[in-house]
Amino acid sequence: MATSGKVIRCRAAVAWAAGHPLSIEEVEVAPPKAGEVRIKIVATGICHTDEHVLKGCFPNVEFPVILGHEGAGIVESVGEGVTSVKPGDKVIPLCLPQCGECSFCLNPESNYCLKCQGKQIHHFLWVSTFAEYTVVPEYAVAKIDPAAPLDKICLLGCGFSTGYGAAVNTAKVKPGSTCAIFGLGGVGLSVVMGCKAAGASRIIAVDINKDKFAKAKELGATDCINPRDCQKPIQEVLTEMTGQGVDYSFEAIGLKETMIAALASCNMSTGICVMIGVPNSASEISLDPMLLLTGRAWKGSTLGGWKTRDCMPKLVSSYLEKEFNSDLLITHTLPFAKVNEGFELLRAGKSIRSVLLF
Ligand code: PAD
Ligand code: ZN
Ligand code: ZN
Repeated sequence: MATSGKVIRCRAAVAWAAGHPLSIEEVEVAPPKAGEVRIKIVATGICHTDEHVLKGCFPNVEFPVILGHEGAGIVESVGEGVTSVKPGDKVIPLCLPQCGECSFCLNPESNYCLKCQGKQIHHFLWVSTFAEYTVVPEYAVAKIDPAAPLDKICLLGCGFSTGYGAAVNTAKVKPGSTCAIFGLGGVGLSVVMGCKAAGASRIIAVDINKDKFAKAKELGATDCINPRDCQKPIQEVLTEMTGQGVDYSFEAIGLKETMIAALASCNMSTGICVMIGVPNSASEISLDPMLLLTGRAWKGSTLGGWKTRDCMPKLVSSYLEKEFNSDLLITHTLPFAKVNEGFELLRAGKSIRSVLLF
């Protein structure tokens, strides 16, 4: 390509400080060094994790920063030694890399690559997709089917895969089981889809915004509850509805109170509660140990437990084979310049996922 080996000047949405709107600026993107890949981002979703950073919930993220981590694009050029992708390949940049060599990558039970703990070469979650071009290490790129529509499958880069995988990989939801999902954003609704695909017979969707209920039902929820309409704590309501509590509960909000409520909502002996929501980094939870003593399990899930480089191409194939329809999560498609409008829609609870097109 004509741009190969040269610095590219392009647009990016820069977050200068917490609590301020993003500003579209021209930035310089250096050519990829050895082992790196430069990607032309075509589409990117807005995830609540970006919003957490913008609110200043993570003191360890330094400003200015280019956010965005749910993107899809095309390889523009590659650095020395890169063999798994070439210019022109459609790819998903991976906000959770897979180096393939660390102890967690070698463990079939884990998807948390230890590279995550090292110094990030990139600005945010490895990928910074709120920019027209971005450079990522080869181990944070997955090549996908060239037939994939990038304006749709970008959601597989985070929100959809996170929720769906939390149900099918982390909880391993069984056919005929009962499930409760707290929080019906892009992530929680993907949990609903995963529970339905796994054959759950009862899927109870919980949110304080009743406008989310129609979509939850469309995707497979059998019951929808607004805790603010209940006379009792939501965990008691769910326990009464199901006899002993649900088999699987999921927290896809990121609040201490709902984490405890989700834990207490699953049955005391075999219940599994999966924590997905990202808490404010200053939060601490205190809980009654009796909640766990009788057998309940409390698990966390990052990016749905998928080993990203191995699984992303397969998830894209499943999308193309119509095994699931993640397009139903896209409520808005906006030009990149309207990134702040996308965040406003998320804050107001009016969108599930907004996709920005470059
Ligand atoms: P979202 O803002 O689209 O959805 C959150 C939903 O929670 C909304 O529908 C709210 O109305 C609802 N909600 C808020 N407060 C309450 C409450 N007290 N009780 C019930 N419902 C409530 O966010 P999202 O779906 O993009 O992300 C959800 C969380 O998941 C967020 O914390 C995000 O940071 C986290 C996340 N985790 C991972 C991971 O790998 N673990 C990946 C992606 C996102
Ligand atoms: Zn995300
Ligand atoms: Zn690794």
